[in-house]
Amino acid sequence: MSLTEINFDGIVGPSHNYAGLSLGNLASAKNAGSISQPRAAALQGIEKMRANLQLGLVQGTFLPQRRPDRAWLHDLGTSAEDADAALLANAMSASSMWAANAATVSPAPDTGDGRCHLTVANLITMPHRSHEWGETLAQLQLAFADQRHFVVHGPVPPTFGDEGAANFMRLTPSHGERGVELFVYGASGGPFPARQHIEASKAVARRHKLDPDRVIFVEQAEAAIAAGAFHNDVVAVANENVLFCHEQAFADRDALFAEVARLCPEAVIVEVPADRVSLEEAIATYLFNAQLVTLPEGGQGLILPTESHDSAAVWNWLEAMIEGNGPIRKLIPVDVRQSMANGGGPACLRLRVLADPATIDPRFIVDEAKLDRMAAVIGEHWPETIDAAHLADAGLWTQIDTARRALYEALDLAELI
Ligand code: SUG
Repeated sequence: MSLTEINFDGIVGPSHNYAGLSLGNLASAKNAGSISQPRAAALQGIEKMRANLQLGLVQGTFLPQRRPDRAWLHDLGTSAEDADAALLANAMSASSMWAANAATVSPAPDTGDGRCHLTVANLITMPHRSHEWGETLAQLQLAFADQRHFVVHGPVPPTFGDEGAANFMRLTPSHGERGVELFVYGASGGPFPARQHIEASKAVARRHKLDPDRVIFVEQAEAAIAAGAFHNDVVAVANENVLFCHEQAFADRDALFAEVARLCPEAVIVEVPADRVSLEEAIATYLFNAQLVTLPEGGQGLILPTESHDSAAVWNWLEAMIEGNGPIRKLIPVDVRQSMANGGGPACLRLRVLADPATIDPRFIVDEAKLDRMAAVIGEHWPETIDAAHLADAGLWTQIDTARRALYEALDLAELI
């Protein structure tokens, strides 16, 4: 069986809006109240997937969830019609687009039973994200239904916040070999919440039957969370033997690097020094929220947001890195500005699964023709703009519902509607 890295991108849902819901996410706060462009946002996501296909990568997708989430509002003793504006905004978010927060994934070579394990993230810290996991779980159970190859777990019980793969990295000499799994947790975020609890990370590692000697639990720097790195993937990313990170990402960088060297001697750490790119600049440009991918022609490439290209400090550093002939060989900017304005870069939009594509429900795998079909549905049904001050518009709810149904039908996934 050949294991391939597959990136599942969340499609930007038709309710995409800027309600400023995420404390500690600077972009979300900055753009609160702006007019969003759901159609353009979703089409940016489609083009990102298309670009990945053109690089020769295998691409999958997850679908937008029901919004407003009437079941959640019902459990809270209210309804879309009666909820106050703040609660309704929490029920309207399209935040499930950020698939890096859908689940934590331990691929088969790392687990005790040789199957790929996925734990859906509970996302309890943020109210607007806390009700994502049910529909996410339903999609995961369908996409990864083949129990010879996959085990899909429910969420870690509440109290212990779990934000999925955004706080997870894996290092290995090459994809198919046994890896070292790094779980990054937050203890304190200064004025902002630390969203990933160490007990959640430990629970995931136990459920996934990981070898305790091949797991590292590492604390995110308080200063990084306080500067706006609400998830570790805003300041670090790993792929195969490469760890690409900011100097100030971790609470105890030296201890982490020593542990990485001990457990994965093949690892190469590409660290961006703070005196070249400050934490603030790294977070504003999302240079680390890149997809670090192994290119079919060899070497690794960074698929990063155009905002990184716009910053002289960041781009100069990256160009010098490429000239230095390290393991990262190619820079590939992508335009996901609509998602970026809510704090979601290229890496936030995708969940990585290492598996044989033939073992996955093909309805979740895309090719060019399917992307064309998806783009046509989006072009026809997604709202052009949404003003977050007008989320209580029943006409908007109908449009969103029709749009979502049309997409599920186009992908032959009506059973999930
Ligand atoms: O959880 N933004 C998301 C962004 C998630 C980014 N994901 C990763 N780093 N992997 C969040 O903060 C903004 C929603 C709003 O304000 O309406 C939001 O939820």
